[in-house]
Amino acid sequence: MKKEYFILRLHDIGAVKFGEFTLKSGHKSPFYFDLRDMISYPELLNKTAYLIADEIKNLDFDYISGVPYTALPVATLVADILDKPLIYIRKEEKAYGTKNAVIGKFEERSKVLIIDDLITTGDSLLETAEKFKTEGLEITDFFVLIDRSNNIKKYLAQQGYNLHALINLDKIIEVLKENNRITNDQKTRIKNFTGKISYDNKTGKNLENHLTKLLKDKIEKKKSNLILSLDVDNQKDLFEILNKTAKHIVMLKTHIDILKDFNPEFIVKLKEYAIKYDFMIFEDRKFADIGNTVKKQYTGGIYKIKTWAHFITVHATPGEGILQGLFNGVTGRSSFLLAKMSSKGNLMNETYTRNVFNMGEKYHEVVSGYICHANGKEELRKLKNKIPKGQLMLMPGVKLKAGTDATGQQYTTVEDAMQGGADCIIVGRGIIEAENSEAAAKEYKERAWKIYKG
Ligand code: S5P
Repeated sequence: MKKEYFILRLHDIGAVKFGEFTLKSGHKSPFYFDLRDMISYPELLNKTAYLIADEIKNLDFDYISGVPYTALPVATLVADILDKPLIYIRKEEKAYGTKNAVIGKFEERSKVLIIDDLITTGDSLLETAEKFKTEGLEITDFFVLIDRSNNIKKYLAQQGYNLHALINLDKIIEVLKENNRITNDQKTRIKNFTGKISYDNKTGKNLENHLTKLLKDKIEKKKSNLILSLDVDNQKDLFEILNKTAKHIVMLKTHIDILKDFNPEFIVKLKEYAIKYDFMIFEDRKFADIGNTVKKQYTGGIYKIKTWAHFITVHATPGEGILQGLFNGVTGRSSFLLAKMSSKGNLMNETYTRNVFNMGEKYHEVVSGYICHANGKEELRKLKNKIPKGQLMLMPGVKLKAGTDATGQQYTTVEDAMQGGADCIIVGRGIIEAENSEAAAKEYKERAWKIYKG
């Protein structure tokens, strides 16, 4: 069987559909894939198994596995064709009896090739691989029937896994178009929808606002993903550190109310530095009140934040009114919403974080992205996958070494932050308490950039 025929058959049986579908995330998608029903078409299932066997026969592995339920039947056929033993990870947690997660007989330190039907975020394959590893098995290769992701292969390669795919979305579109199964108009819609931007979530539109674009351009121009959090209490220290580090940073983050000698001249000087060293300014005010109050806090008082900060941080807890209060009638300013904080025991659970993303998506004209922290790259990657396309993920709680401080701040490494998909890292004490702040800023910048450009 040729790949073309496989695609047409999938279309025949309704496993590949085009139209308008609402995904679990609430986003709309112009296509929908579900390969579960393949088992009801023995000839298709059998031919598919031969296609897979042909693609993987030269790879190095001792066992074949399929991720239950969808991929298990076809993996069983492949195991038979190649005369390799089959093992798999049980789907349900077992409440009693032997604790083994693996079903089937195996020897430790053997290599398993894992087969799955679809790949989008990579979460399910990575989870499966982790479980096999805890049982003493080795995983280097994944095989999927359809890769519908945006470049997940590169991300998996960073984690040490090779991804092999029978077909991808482009191939499906090409074959269906050639066979007049989809129209030109549908093809364009699918292309627009997937847009080849990083591994972002698919929302159907690009939510990048003007300020987001400026920041992204600056990241490229300065070859830096570093946001310096200069939490010192006097101007002298602040400018001393800034003099040494400004050329390495893309943005300066302030907590203006920490300064004990604040005066309006400070702002004049800060703006001059921002122009001279080409960085943006980010006041980490963490607004968290009703719209009417935050508007006054943002525009008035002694700090007049709106006049000098390109970006501010905002808590979504009060609801949409906070963004309406802050930004109604305001142009040239944007914000980052706190989606998952770095402090231990914070109350931002999964549902809260998802609601923050929904709010930020709706208000994308004044929301450039999210502050997200996670204790490892897998966890961070999961957050990144949920962030609407075009919006950014900034990660605080970053140091060269993971750890905590005395009041529950949690640190993740630069490498984990960037491999988890952070667009920028926010670093404070890692730089300002370093013996040589210039060398430290340079090191954070270079280590992050290397992974970002991968
Ligand atoms: O969840 C968060 C959000 C922010 S903005 N955790 C954080 O630590 N921050 C800020 O990042 C925090 O207010 C501080 O200014 C900086 C981290 O500083 P560090 O010295 O711990 O790197």
